[in-house]
Amino acid sequence: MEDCIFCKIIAGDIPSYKVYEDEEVYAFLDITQVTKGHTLIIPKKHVTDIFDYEDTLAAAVFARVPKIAKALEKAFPEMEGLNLVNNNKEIAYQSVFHSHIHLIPRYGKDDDFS
Ligand code: DGP
Repeated sequence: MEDCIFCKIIAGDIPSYKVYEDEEVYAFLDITQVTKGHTLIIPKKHVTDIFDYEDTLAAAVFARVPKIAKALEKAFPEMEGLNLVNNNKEIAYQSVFHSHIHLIPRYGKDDDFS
């Protein structure tokens, strides 16, 4: 999709710090880093939000969550937990309209933003 930031990231037109990639899925560090290691998992195909998924692609994207969560746990051994966040539509604070799952590692001394 032409004006989609995340499609441009997948195409390599906007740089990103890659965490994981396969045929259907791309994961990269969120630019805001709510906490250290804050990662976004996205489908390579442009999907606007949860309401726009075909079941098979949703299954592929959500199935990658444990693998990437474990990779973050390995990379950041001081991590004590993880929030999964998936905002859908403006009213739910979605700001980039290419579906994504936030993985937000939690550490002992980080702020309580929940
Ligand atoms: P949401 O509010 O759930 O739609 O989250 C969108 C996230 O996307 C937000 O945490 C910041 C992140 N983001 C926006 N633009 C860029 C970018 O150009 N690069 C990266 N790495 N992250 C981005």
